[in-house]
Amino acid sequence: MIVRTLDEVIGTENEMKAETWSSRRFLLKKDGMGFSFHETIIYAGTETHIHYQNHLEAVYCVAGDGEIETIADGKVYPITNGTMYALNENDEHYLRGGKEDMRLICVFNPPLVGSETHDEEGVYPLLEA
Ligand code: 9YT
Repeated sequence: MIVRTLDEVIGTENEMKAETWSSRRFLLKKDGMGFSFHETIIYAGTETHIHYQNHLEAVYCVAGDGEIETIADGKVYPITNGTMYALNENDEHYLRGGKEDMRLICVFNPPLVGSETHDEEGVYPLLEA
């Protein structure tokens, strides 16, 4: 059984920060669940270019507001509390924070190992350890 609180993750090596987001990584590859599980804060008024070529991600918004734009077709989807999106085709996109910080619950398959952050193409590398 694994039980972790946000307080136990914040400020540790399992909290990754970027200019436009902060990711609190509750479950990682080493936990053996087959996926990783994070809470991500997307800062209000920001734009992040993301293209997870090596991972599938599902995202559920529980607070705040923003939007996602899929680059292949230019479609824009509003995101707010209660909206889920899944990058089932490794969809390249822009993720934009709205008026308030967005709080997102994210699941990655394969699981992140912990230290991943976006490269300049918005990609996470596939890490083994
Ligand atoms: C929604 C999203 O992909 N945000 C970027 C951070 C990522 N969710 C992470 O590493 O937790």
